[in-house]
Amino acid sequence: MDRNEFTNKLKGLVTDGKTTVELYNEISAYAMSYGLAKATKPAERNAYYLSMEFLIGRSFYNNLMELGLLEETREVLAQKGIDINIFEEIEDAALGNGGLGRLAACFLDSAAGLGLPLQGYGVRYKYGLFKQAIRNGFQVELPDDWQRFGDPWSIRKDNEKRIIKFADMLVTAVPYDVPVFGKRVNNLRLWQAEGSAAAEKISEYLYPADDTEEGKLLRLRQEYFFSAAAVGELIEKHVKKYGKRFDNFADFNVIQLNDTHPVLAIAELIRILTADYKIPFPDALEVAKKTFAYTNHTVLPEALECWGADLVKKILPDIYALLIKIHLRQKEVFERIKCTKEEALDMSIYSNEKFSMANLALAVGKSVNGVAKLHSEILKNSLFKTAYKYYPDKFQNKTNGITQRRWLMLCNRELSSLIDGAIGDGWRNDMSLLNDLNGRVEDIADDFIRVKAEKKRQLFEHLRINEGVDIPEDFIVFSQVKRLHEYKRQLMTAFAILEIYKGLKDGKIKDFQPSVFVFGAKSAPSYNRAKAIIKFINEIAAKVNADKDTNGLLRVVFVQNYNVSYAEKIVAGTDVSLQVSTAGLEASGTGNMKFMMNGAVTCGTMDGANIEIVELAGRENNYIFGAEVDEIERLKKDGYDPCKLLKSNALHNYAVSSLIDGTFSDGGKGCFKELYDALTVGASWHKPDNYFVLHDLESLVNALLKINSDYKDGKAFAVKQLKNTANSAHFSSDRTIKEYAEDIWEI
Ligand code: 26V
Repeated sequence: MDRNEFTNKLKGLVTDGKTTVELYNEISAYAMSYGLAKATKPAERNAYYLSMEFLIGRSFYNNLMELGLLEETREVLAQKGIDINIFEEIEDAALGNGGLGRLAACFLDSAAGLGLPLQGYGVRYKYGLFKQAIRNGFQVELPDDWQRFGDPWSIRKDNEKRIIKFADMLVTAVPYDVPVFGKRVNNLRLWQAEGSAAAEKISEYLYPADDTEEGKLLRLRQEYFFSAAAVGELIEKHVKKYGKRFDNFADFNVIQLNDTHPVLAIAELIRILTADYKIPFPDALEVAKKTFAYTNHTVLPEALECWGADLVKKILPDIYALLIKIHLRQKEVFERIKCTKEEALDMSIYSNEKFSMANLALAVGKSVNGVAKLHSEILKNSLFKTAYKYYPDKFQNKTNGITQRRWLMLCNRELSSLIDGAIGDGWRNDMSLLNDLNGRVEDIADDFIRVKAEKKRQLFEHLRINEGVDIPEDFIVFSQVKRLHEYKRQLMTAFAILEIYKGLKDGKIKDFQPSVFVFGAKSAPSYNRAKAIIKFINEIAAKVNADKDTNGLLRVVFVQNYNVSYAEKIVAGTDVSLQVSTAGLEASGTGNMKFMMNGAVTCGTMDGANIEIVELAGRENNYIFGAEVDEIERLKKDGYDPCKLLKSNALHNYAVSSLIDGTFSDGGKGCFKELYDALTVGASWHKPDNYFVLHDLESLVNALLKINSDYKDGKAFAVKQLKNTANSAHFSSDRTIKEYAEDIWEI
């Protein structure tokens, strides 16, 4: 379909009597035919991004924009009396938990936008990340049946099915192709498991945890299922084109492993080459060594996957045998390089009857990268210290990024046009030009204030409809939106709010600019402490919002079902981005970048990409507080006593005691007491206040009050915000993808 045909179809579209979902499917189908007609022929050498998660969100507006059809569609629909925003009724495809999955989606967007051949492989989950409702302050999980709106953006390829073998069953992997539009049309191939009821289970649910290992058997099957389908297909295509030789396999294929989840692909590649093509093991291993690269996304030990040898042996006996073989080969290498016993154990693929996926990726992969400067340093100096000692050349940094197409142009058209007016629209294709904005921040500060006010108005309208809360116009918006985890310290923000509330009530805090704290977070369904924090925030919200003495000054909103589409509204309408993780624990963060690009200042710790944000936008234009990595290390070593802090600080004591003194109710569940204990006495596997919440609380409160007072000078504050936008080009995933393409993929 060409452009004219698209226009004619659109103009001829009969809208009367049709539901939104029907219209959505029809228009999407036109756009698909138009987009696919422009499809580029596949490149010789491709990079493949293997990821358990692709958190795409809503495709409709984004794809129309990428295809250059958005404005026309908006206009034609308007002529028919239809507001294009009605398609916001179509919910997100949430095939991911959070940052790791959204990053994968941003990467595909950037590669297509840059014309680089990067293809994705993942799982087509029937149900994505659960939908969250808040009932009585508690999180409730509901199934995310995203396909009920239809799935007009993918094409099932029945003739490219594959069979995946487990010892106890055969599973059919059916590909669904999701085109990624840009300068080239790349492809995301999502595999769906079929064949029997047991087979279908494999692609039924996305794992709703982003750290804990649960339901291990099914997770192992999922990981092998999609990795094997991808690798099997790549080898088959290679053989078709070049015959049964593999010395040139890595000339045409490079596979990026998104965290440890697809790491079994390494074993599968070697298995196929040795078993099906009779390639000698050492040669097959060499092919793998040139083909795979690994990205680490977390230093949390609980998220570094290990698979029980028994489990692997039971359902994947050939893979088990191969892993042992790689392990024995590794032992020989260890002898040759003369590492100590401890070092060998530390790097071992197999120990304590378990296979370490990270160690497999480190041993075989040609490169390993962290996702922000600090994180990559931590990998070298602590998590993978031994591997770094022996393989220093493998280690790289690739600071994450976000696609400015979704996270600025699409979600903030108003700011985008303001930028166009100030520096021209060249930045839309070359983000480095955004730096020119630095010279214009003073002149456009007043316009920026108007844009921000409009985006806040839109956000408040959305909050009114979705959460039933009314936020007055002039409120400063502080947002903390991300998965709920203790290390991200939503609890610390909650305590800070309580302290400010008390200060307002007692009249100790004066001259306070009205502020609203917006939280959005899903907790893993089994993570009780995280769920308790959600309830606690909702209890605080109920109390603070109902207090007539203070609710003209302070409000708290916990949004239900935070997701990509919600994020698009929140990042644009926020003044202050809260990024308050315990230093050293947030690998990068990408929400921080979205806020920065949309002109929010960061109130955060020196962690993850926050460090690079303030390096670029200026520490004076952001609000950094709390212990840095060195200090956290020192506290861990020298001892840290949160109870001492509680005794000496009445405000902290007030905030923390509210968990147990009857101020708030957890409905008799005892989960607030458990939170209190975790802070004050610890639990079996961790020390009291494991994440240094009380340690950083006072400096957080001070930072929040400083922001509040700085905000009074509206223009000066707008300049700070604009400085953040002006220096955000570095966080475009276009930059990140160029680095991967040059330093790792060579595409
Ligand atoms: C681990 C597991 C373990 C088994 C159960 C399911 C599951 C799902 C995901 C994970 C990996 C979590 C790692 C992760 O999401 N890291 C985040 O990656 C972002 C992109 O690099 C980064 O910005 C965040 O800081 C980091 O927390």
